[in-house]
Amino acid sequence: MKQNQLNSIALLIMGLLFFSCGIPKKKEVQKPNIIYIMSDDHAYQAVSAYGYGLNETPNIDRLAKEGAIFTRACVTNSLCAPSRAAMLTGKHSFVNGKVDNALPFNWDQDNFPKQLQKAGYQTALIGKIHLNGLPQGFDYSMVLMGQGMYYNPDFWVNGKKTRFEGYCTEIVTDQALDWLKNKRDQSKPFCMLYHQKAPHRNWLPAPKYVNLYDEKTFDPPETYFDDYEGRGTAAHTQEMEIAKHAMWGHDFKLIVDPNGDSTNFVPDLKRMNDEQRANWMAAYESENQDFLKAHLEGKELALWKYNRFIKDYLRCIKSVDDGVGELLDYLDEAGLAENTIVVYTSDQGFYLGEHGWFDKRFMYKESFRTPLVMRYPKEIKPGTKIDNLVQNIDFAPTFLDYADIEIPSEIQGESFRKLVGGETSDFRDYAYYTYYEYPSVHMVKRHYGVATKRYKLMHFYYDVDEWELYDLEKDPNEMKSVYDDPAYADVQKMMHKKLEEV
Ligand code: SGN
Ligand code: CA
Repeated sequence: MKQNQLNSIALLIMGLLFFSCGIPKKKEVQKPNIIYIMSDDHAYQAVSAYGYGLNETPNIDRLAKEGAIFTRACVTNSLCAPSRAAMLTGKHSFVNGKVDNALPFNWDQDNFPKQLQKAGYQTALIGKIHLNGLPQGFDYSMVLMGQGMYYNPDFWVNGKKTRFEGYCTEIVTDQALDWLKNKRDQSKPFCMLYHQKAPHRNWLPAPKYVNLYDEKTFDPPETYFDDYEGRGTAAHTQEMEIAKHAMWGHDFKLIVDPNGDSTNFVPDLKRMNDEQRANWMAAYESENQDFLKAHLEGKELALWKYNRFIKDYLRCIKSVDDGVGELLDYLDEAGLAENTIVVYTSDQGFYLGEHGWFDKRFMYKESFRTPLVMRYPKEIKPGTKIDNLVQNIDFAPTFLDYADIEIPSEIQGESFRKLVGGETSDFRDYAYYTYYEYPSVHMVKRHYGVATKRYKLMHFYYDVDEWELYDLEKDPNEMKSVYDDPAYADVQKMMHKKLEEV
């Protein structure tokens, strides 16, 4: 071989080496997967990571331990459908249009799953969404019809009505796993909304948990026998007291109605097959008989009702927690845990006997706040605790931020990626709240307000005109409004100013 031929070969080899390893390759950024778990009416008081000692939720707690727990996560409108509209759009109810459970939702507007889809994500929505119409932004959707049933529920599977046999929470988990394992396009990053109906009223447990807590007696919260002194008309006139407004058959499963009220029934009983119905009735039978013989009254009766309610509620949560465990196991087995953001939250908080109540709606603490824990090993340090006022309008911008998608300017929420990643402590210092569904079930008056970490200002309107102000440090249970108290004149002024800034 001639020298110049050898030289050209050497040059070629050098060139090839240069191109294969010499030029730094553009780092391929792997987009994170997202699993957004939402349950319905799951109070943070019933997530054991929050430390209330009511029940154990080891799988949800795992997310907090391996990631972050938010102690002041709150909603913009404490009701199911408005909350879901806010989290999908990143906008307050008065902007996305879904102000209450009754009005239609406009799916044509932008939402974060649509944005993710455009950026190459596979998206799925499985479970409860409570928004009318075919969900937009999802490659696969399987949603309950409205509230949905606990037993043998119907789902709209990509718009086609399909009946499933079994217990709703378990079905939703099985279907979520099925989508992850068999239905999605494995070559793409994915975002799955895995949304449980449980533990929504009327709290029907799974067959395997109907007797859980049978041997236990629960003490109600310290404010269970609240007389609502110190607050305005709205707290007095609500219709959500466990002892007064929950129903014998529907809520307390006392199918033999001692008051002879024929409206008390459990709709799911009609849907159950014979075996399910027999198992279910048998679970309550002996306790019901004991109760009927005992002729309880007054406080004793109120305590019995609290126990009947809380046990069924917590039994439903047990199945939700099991489902989270199954999902986390799958992520481990499939090697997906590291690159998947897992969020667990609820559509709002819930009263578990605080002020004597069940349900939500108020801007008072237990329904304004909601549980929020999340894990993303790549960015969130295990054991992170966030006490900022993160709101449900923040999910959309946060997910888009993680996926490196530009956040549309009309989104009102704020990404908390840097906050939870420990890069900044700078975040909104007050949260804005609105509630509109009145007059309606539970009769919680219309109101709006602002909350900082320390104070809360609320205005009830429509058929009243009343202001309330709480010092959350001195009065964490919000028992006495200090509105117009001269000692709080400056605070009142400061909070009104914040409200005007919104
Ligand atoms: C149903 C419930 C109410 C509950 C609303 C809204 N009654 O009407 O107690 O406040 O849903 O809940 S029930 O007898 O039908 O269970 S939400 O979470 O969907 O907003
Ligand atoms: Ca709800």
